[in-house]
Amino acid sequence: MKKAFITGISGQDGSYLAELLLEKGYEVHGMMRRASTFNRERIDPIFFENPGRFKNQLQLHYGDLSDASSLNRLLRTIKPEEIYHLGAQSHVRVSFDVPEYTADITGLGTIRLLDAILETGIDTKFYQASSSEMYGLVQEVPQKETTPFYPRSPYGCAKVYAYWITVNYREAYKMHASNGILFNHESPRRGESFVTRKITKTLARIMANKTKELALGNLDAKRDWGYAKDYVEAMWMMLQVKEADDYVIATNETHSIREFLDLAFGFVGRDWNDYVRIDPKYYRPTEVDLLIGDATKAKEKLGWTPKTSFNELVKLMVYEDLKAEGLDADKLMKL
Ligand code: NAP
Ligand code: F7E
Repeated sequence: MKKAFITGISGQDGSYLAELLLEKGYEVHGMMRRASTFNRERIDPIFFENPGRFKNQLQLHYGDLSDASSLNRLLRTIKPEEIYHLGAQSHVRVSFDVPEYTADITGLGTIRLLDAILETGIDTKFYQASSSEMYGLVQEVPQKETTPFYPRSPYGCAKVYAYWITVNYREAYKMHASNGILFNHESPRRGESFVTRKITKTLARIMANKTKELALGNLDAKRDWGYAKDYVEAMWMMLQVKEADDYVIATNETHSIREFLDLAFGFVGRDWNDYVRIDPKYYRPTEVDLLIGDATKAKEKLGWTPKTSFNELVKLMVYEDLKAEGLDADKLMKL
């Protein structure tokens, strides 16, 4: 049985990737940091929805990206054949509040992990969760692997460091280390403070008469939004090819926050203008105005293409959040 190690397994992508790898028959080891709450909401369904199926195939370990010795110890004992490095302080707005922490976890965390591979001498493939935020103030439209980076946040800067240190370890030590440059990807498991999920969750609360207001920041930013479940497949594909490389993963479509609102509220016959209040606290000191990715290389070299349209993604997120509020989603969305 192949062994995989995932940092950030408790996050959105970590939970979808764990499911994918378990389905493929991997033994999956996930690293969790200690929190005062149990923090397994995204992983528990794997067990509850498939009782007994993945018994002993998924193991969780305590560790932290700020703690090199924990990384060394885990790699030495587990000896995974594949490492998916998804752990990060991943919130762009928050990175302006905790810039040094973001550099430490999102940037230096990557070198700690790469160096743990070297130190332990294990033979493994490595995936780095790079981000379209590295393009920031975009130098080319659409963005592809050769587009120069111009990050616009402490998060974007930390990811640029992590990107280049991954390339450097690939070249210096002949590691099979790849960067997936993933554009925004969302799902019903998306963190509730990212804009898409904030919209669909608050919309469900509005429909349940629990609130009348949705406070947002800049509605004009445009993003290339895909479905997280499709995107974790690309991560796995990158580690199955002979040569390590760097790939843009995107849908090649871009939509504004306004368009997301139109669609989401439209599914339940409401007008978002009746609920949205603009709150400057959600603005960023420097914004990323437009992202749109060209994933041609991933299509040609990996055979990866996105399967889920923007419309389907928004519908899925609204549907699941309505259900989570105990509402009749089929009736409300006239499905
Ligand atoms: P997420 O939901 O925020 O998950 C981040 C994960 O990192 C969580 O499991 C979190 O643990 C863990 N983590 C945070 N600090 C840590 C630390 N000090 N030590 C160990 N683990 C720590 O992010 P995501 O959306 O799944 O994204 C996965 C990765 O892809 C991230 O690196 C993100 O920056 C990157 N990325 C995301 C997107 C996107 O659109 N989603 C696009 C491009 C790149 P807790 O549960 O304890 O917080
Ligand atoms: O913001 C605007 C905001 O926080 C998207 C992370 O996964 O994707 C994510 O980063 C846009 C921005 O995602 C609110 O100003 C308006 O223009 O959902 P977001 P992000 O910053 O694009 C990239 C690829 C990553 O790598 C990151 O890890 O929406 N916006 N009003 C708002 N954003 C938030 N969060 N909250 C608002 O109220």
